[in-house]
Amino acid sequence: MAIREIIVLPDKQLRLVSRPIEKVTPEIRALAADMFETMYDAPGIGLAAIQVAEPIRLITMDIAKKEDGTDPRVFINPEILSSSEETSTYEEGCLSIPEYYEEVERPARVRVRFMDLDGKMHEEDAEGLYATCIQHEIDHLNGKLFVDYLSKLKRDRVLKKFTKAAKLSEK
Ligand code: GNR
Ligand code: NI
Repeated sequence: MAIREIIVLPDKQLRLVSRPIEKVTPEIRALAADMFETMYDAPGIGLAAIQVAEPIRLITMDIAKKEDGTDPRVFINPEILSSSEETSTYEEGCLSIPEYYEEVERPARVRVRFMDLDGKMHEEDAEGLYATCIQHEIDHLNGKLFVDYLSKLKRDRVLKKFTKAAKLSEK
């Protein structure tokens, strides 16, 4: 197992549409293990494979409260089957946009279908933080970031800050 480097804005790979996984291979299992190690180390509550520069439809997540221990979960080829009309607002952050937090409004509940590492299919109703996090992660698989939901002014400001930081660390 290994901690992988998390790519950050303005890395264009974050805009890639990740490809579906056809079969759960030992390589996929190894990547999932690395993603958990990377996610717990960061620390974060979710991670999409593209954040470690692997454009495939794989997500790791652990939204357990500290006092409840850990609840590592893997989502392969996740799909949102339906979304509630009702919305909820959470202050979101992203490991690929470090130290930036903003409120985002999303459907409060979603029904999600996905495969696990044993190739078994699941359908679940998500609400609360789970609903927010799975939507945030599935957005990553589609090249979308939470700043895309903000005003153009805010989005441009964040992008500019990270572009400047990247240039400064270049040389
Ligand atoms: O660690 C994370 N916290 C978080 C908080 C609110 C909404 C979404 C998230 S996901 C984020 C980790 C991450 O960037 N996943 O892609
Ligand atoms: Ni993110």
